[in-house]
Amino acid sequence: MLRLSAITPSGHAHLGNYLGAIRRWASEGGRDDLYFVSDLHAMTTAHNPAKLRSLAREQLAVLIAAGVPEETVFVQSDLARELGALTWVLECTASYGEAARMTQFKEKGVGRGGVRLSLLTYPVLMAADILLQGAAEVPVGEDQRQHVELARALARRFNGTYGEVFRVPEATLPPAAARVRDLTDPSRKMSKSTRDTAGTLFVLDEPEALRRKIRKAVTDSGEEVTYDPDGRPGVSNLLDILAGCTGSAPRDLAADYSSNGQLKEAVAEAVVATLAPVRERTNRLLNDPGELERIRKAGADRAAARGEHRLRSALRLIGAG
Ligand code: AQP
Repeated sequence: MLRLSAITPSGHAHLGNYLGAIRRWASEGGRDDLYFVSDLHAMTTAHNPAKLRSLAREQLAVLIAAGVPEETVFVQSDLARELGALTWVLECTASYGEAARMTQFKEKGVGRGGVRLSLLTYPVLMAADILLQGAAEVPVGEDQRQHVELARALARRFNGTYGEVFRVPEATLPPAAARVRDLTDPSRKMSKSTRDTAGTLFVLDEPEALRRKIRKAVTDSGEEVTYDPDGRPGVSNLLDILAGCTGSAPRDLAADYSSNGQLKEAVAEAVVATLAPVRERTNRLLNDPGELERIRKAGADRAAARGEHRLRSALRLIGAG
């Protein structure tokens, strides 16, 4: 069963990415699954080319360091030619209205000046990511479900109009994992692209930086430690983080601590113990460009080979070449 998942290098990977996705990819990912760094998707809004290149490389290293099997990983732009060609084929299969209806485009693009055309068309690139690889399942949150629906519609339409080429993918819900929230503003999730990084625990933060950020995390009024995500979001976020790092239930953990300070110390040590080995392995890989390049090239070659016959058939059937 080929499942396809991605991480976008819109910033440095954080604890939410690690606990919510990367760790699971490492432990549950089958050899048939594919995980990619979706750098082409990080170009739909203003971006810095050198920074993006470096973030994509860094995220590839984080995935490998976290234990995601190297034969399941690739960087999206290494398949830019294949994906570009398939995106065009699929754009010639989709209607303008289908793209313009996407909720994310309506929220982020409509009525704003200087919007990149790619913000409108990136769901078609996402369909190309999925259909090129013949993915059977795409685990996505609610916000991306509509895009997988588009991929399904395009696969069916192409197959019905020109000939059977694409597997029709299923959108599945990823296993529930607590959303890690920002430490300084627990009303929003921890995010790669938040400007103020005081509330974000990055996978590559030094242990002292992690401890400092956790010590400064906002807690709610009162000193007692209780798990109540609505009423006490700050403390509950810390308990969720501790639970994510230790495998215990947040409600049970609450009983073990009598003050916020004590809880923070425990969270800091658990986060450091969780992230430090990943950080060390990532840094080793980043300092060994030959090894990282070897992994990257092998992943790209495998992913390109996997999609080659579908792209060739699609181009032939639609009348190209
Ligand atoms: N705070 C989070 N808690 C738990 N899981 C999270 N994920 C993201 N943030 C949290 C999960 O990480 C995977 C890869 O995410 P993505 O690259 O698709 O990024 P995103 O979901 O748009 O959120 P980010 O990482 O904060 O980036 P920006 O700032 O660019 O929006 C996904 O499985 C996601 O659920």
